[in-house]
Amino acid sequence: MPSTGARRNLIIGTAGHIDHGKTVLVKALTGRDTDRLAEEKERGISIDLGFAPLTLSDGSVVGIVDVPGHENFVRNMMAGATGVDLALLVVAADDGVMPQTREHLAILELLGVSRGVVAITKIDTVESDLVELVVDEVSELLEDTPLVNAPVVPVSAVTGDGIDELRQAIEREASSVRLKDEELPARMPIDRVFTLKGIGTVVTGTLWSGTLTGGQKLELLPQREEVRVRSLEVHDSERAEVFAGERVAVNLAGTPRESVSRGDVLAEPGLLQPTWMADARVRVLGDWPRAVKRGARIRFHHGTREVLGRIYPIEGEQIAPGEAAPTQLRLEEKVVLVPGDRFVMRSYSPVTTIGGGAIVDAHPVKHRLHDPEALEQFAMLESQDAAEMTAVHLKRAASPLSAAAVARASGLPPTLIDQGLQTLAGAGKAVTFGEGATRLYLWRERYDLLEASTVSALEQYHAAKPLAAGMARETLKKQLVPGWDARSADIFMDSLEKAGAIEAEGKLVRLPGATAAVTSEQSSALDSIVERIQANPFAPPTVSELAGELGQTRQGASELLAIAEQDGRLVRVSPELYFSGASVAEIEQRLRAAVGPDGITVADFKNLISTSRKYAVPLLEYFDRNRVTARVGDVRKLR
Ligand SMILES: Nc1nc2c(ncn2[C@@H]2O[C@H](COP(=O)(O)OP(=O)(O)OP(=O)(O)O)[C@@H](O)[C@H]2O)c(=O)[nH]1
Ligand SMILES: [Mg+2]
Repeated sequence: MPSTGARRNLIIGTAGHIDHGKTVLVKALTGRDTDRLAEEKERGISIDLGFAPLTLSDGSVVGIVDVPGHENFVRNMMAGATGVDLALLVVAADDGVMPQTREHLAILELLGVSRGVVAITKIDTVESDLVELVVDEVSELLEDTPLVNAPVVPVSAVTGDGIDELRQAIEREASSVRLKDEELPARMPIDRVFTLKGIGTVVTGTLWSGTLTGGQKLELLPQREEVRVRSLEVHDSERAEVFAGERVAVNLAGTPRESVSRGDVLAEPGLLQPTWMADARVRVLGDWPRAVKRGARIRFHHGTREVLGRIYPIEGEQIAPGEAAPTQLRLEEKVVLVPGDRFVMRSYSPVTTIGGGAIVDAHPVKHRLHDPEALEQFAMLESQDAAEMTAVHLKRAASPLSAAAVARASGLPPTLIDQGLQTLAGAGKAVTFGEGATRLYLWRERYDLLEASTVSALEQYHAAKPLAAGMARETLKKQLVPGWDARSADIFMDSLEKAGAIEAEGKLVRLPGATAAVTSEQSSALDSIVERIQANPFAPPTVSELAGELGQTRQGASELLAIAEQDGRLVRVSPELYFSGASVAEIEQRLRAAVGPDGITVADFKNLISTSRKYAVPLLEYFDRNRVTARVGDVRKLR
C-alpha cells in the first residue's frame, strides 16, 4: 500500500446503455471479469454490481464498480453509483447515445458526480467517420452537465486500441477528484451481504466517510443494532484499518446473515437517528414530461437503499420540469440521512428517473404548505454556515443540549456543530451552562423567556403566600421545565441564582429580598400556636382546632404553621397535624427501642405513647414516609 501521503482512495463507476461494452472494458483495464452470476453469463448481460481493483501508475489501487445497463436494473446501478467519485461513461460507437446513456448520466449528475471520462467503445466495428459522429453526439449530450469537460477516448476492447490513452485519461481526472472525508464519522451503505464458511457474515460497500478498524463497534442502521468488526479486507487483502473512499469487505462478528441486507448502513454508533421525513431541495429533470404534483408517490433512492414515499413542495402545489424547490419528503420506511446527502427519485410506475436532490434537514417537523418559518429554516440550513445551521437545531430544542446531542438531533458532523455552538455562544445567541464535554447550550431567547416566567411564577407565589419564606425548588422546576432532566433543571436554577434573578435557601427559592412579611400580631399568634402544640407533646390540637381557637381561617393558620415548620420549631406530620420537633424526636426514639423482630401494631404503638388512634395512625404513616418504619401486613417494622 502506498504511504498515507500518496494515498488517493476513490471509486470509479461505469455508466451507460446495455451491451455498450462496460464489463468488457473493465476487464481490459483490470484483467477481472466482474460478471459473477450464472444468469449474467447465460444472458450475456450484467444484472448486479461488479467490482474490480485498478492499479494506477503510482502504485495506488482504486476501486471500479461496474453497473448493469439494462433498464430493469437501474436500481442496482444506483446502489453502485452512490459512492462513485469518477464516472466512466461508456457509449458504443455502433449504437451512439441511447436511453440508459441519458438516464445514467442524469443519475450521476443528481448524485453529485462531477468528474468523468467517456469511452467510445467498439471502434473496431465501425468506420472512423462514424466514431467522429458519436464523439460529436456525446459532446452535445454533455454540454450542460458537470461532465462538459470530460475527456472523450475512442477504444476497442478487442484490438486494445485506445486502452492506454483511456488509462491515462482516468489517471489525470483521478488526480483532481475531491476525496471523501476521513475525518467525518464512519458511514458505509451496504451493497452486498454474503456468508463465508468458517468466517460468517460479510458485508461490502464503499466507505463514504471516516475510517474503520478491526475490533471496532459499529451500529447497523436503520435497525439500530450494535455490531462488531471482526476483520476487514480491501481488494481481497486483509487490513487493520480502512479509509473513506475504499471498497471494503467487513466481517461482522456474531451477526446473522438474515439480519443485514443491501440498503442498510454501517455507522459510528450513537450518532445517526433513522428518520422517515426529510427536507430537501428537489430537482425535477428538464426532460421529465410534466410537473410533479404535491403528494406524488415516488421511489426514493439513497445510498444503496430504495424506499417508497411522497413529496410535498413547501412553496407550491408542484415542481415543474427543470426546477428545483424546497420540499418535504415523507417516506414509508425509515432511512439514515445526513444533510448534504444526494438522492434520486424515480416514478412509482412505470419506473423512470424523475429527478433527485440534496438533503437539507434530516429531522424536520411536518410543514404546512407555504409555512414561512419552514422556508426560513430551510434557507439557514442550506447556507452551509455552521452557526446558521446550528442555530436552527438549537432553537428547536426545548431543553439545554450538549454539543453531542445537537449533532445527533441534526445528523450534522460534530465538528461543525462545535464550531457553530461556539460562534452562537460568543455572539450571545446561546446561553451555556457547565464546562467541558458536559457543557450545555440553550437558545438565548428560550432562556430569557424561562427566566421571565420563573420571576412571574415567584411573584405570584409570594402574592398568594406572603408568609412563606419561598417556593419549594422542586415544585418550581416541575412547573417551569417539566420535560427537562434533573441535572439541566438544577443547572438552570443555579444560573438564575448566580445572575441574581432568584435567591435560594435550602430547598426553597424566592425573589431576591422577598422574606416572609410577618406582622407583630401574626408573630404573637404564631408563638401561642407553638406553645399550645408543645404543651400537648403526644396529642397536639389539630390545625382546624387551632384556627378556631385563634379566630383564624384554616388557610391563615396553615400559613403560620408553615413558618414554624420552616424555622424548625414544628414538624408537619399530616395536613391536619403538626407536632413539636422535640416530641417527634422523642416518639421516634421510643418507637425504635420498642419495635422487636415481630414489629409493632397500631394498638401497641398507641399505648407506647399513651395517645389515641387519631394521632397514632398519622404518626406511623409519617415514619413510613421518612423511612424509619415500613408497613408489613398489620405491623410496622424498622427499616
Ligand atoms: N467488437 C467489439 N465488441 C465488443 C467491444 N466491447 C464489448 N464488446 C462486446 O459487446 C458485448 C457487450 O459487452 P459487455 O461488456 O457485456 O456490455 P455491458 O455494457 O457490460 O452490458 P450490460 O452490463 O449488460 O449493460 C459483448 O458481446 C462484448 O464482447 C469492443 O470493443 N469491440
Ligand atoms: Mg456489463
